[in-house]
Amino acid sequence: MVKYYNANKTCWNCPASKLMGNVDFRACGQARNAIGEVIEEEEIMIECRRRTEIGYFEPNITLEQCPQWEPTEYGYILKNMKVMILGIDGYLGWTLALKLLNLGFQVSGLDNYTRRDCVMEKGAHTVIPIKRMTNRLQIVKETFGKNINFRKIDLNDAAKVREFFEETTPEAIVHYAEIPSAPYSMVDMNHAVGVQYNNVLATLKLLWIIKDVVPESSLIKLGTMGEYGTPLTGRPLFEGLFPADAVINWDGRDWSLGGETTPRDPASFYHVSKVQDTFNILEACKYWWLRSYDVMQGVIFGVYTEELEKDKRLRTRFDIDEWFGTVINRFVSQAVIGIPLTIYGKGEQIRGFIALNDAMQCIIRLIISPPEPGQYDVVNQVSGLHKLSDLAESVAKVGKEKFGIDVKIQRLENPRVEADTHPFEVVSKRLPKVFGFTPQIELEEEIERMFRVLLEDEVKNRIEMKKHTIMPVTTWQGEKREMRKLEIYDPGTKKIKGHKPILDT
Ligand code: USQ
Repeated sequence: MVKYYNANKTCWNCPASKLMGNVDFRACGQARNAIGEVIEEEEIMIECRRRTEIGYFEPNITLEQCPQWEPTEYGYILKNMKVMILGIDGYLGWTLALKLLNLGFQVSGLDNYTRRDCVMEKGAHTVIPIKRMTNRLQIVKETFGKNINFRKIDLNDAAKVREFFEETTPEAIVHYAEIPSAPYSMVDMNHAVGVQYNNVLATLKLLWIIKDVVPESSLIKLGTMGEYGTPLTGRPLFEGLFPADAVINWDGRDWSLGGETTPRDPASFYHVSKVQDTFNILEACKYWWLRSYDVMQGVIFGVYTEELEKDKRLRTRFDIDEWFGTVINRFVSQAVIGIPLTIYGKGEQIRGFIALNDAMQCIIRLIISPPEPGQYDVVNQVSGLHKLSDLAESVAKVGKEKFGIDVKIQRLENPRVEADTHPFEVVSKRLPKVFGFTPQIELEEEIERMFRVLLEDEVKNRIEMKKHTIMPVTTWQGEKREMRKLEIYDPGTKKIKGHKPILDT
């Protein structure tokens, strides 16, 4: 039997609720005690935008009871829910748009093609070819019989963004419109500034617009596991905030850390931009009672969702260059054209990972389970933790066993400033326990799918064409140079050392 994780959420969570009456929001949360008796006189009433005939009422109808919410495999979904995707032309944005359309959501989106421009600027390209947006939208129409309301807008252009929000009044906003690359942000001063301007300031403007235009909608914001860094003490990476019973002992005294934000230790100017977003969003929720899920996503990989497979012309982009390719995607493309897999440093770095399809499942579950007014919540979105050298072994194994490709592995001088051996314990309980996320994609299964796509003639040729963008040249010192090759070896011939990853779900 399907378990509906969001069944007991109420109008209080629902974006169709218009908060009315004499509401003093300070009556919620921490200020409740401080204002004492005043709270007795306050009454929280709402009006439902979708069911105006029922007038004003207390916000306590559950999603299960409300006819506007319909049961699906993910839980209850608000009928024709309006979702806006910021950064809809990207790897994740495009994939999500198709999935949401398929599930009956009304999808709108904006993009100014920054990702295409940045990749082109570095002389690279997506190795899976993608069409221009106008063609993409046309193919979507043919395939799904539905339109995406798309507008070419820079998120930093607040006037245009505001206008688009007023026109579409989204009930949830998924924010993928940031430059996602650590190496790109370390190229030089202009790139560092450009990434932070694009990411931090646009998000700050967005918060003001949400407050003014759609304060009841939820913001699902893509953060990164990299905000936390890799603490050498092995301190578990909690979900944004310390748990209620966390205590620090200092100078002979115990201090509670419960509810405090956990330390952040970002590892590039890009990762810093995500940390700044975190604090801006947290504050906006506090000052204006906005609602947000900040998603600390691990490193993403893969090519598959059911919708992307419907038509080759619907596929999402796939980058493999030094700046925009993530590590597993890069390893598979390297294997396909016979470049030894490029491990930076010792290869004992551990990261959280999640396949494309699983990441989409998480976001859908967050969209349909909106936070309460004023609630800022963090989820750690990973489905497995892996050491880089183990990943290289997995890619080599699948390459050999399924496709007869002989793969070698090389270790390079690490261009980044990062610990290449460290403990890593990640807490990721909220998505599975509160939102019902169950990972569905196995690592090797997705690697096999990736090989299959990347070995197609057209795609393989496109990897060959951009071979020169694969070896890293961007150092964290801002110099551009080739990295020394430390070692080259055959898979299965090396004892893998380092710490054991711990995933606490
Ligand atoms: N690495 C290699 N060889 C390569 C590429 C990368 O050994 O050829 C290593 C890096 O040194 C790093 C790890 O693999 O230790 C991950 O690197 P990555 O480039 O795949 O990912 P990262 O820079 O961490 O950033 C990516 C996304 C970013 C997202 C982040 C999630 O580009 O948008 O925020 O993953 S996380 O890493 O969990 O912070």
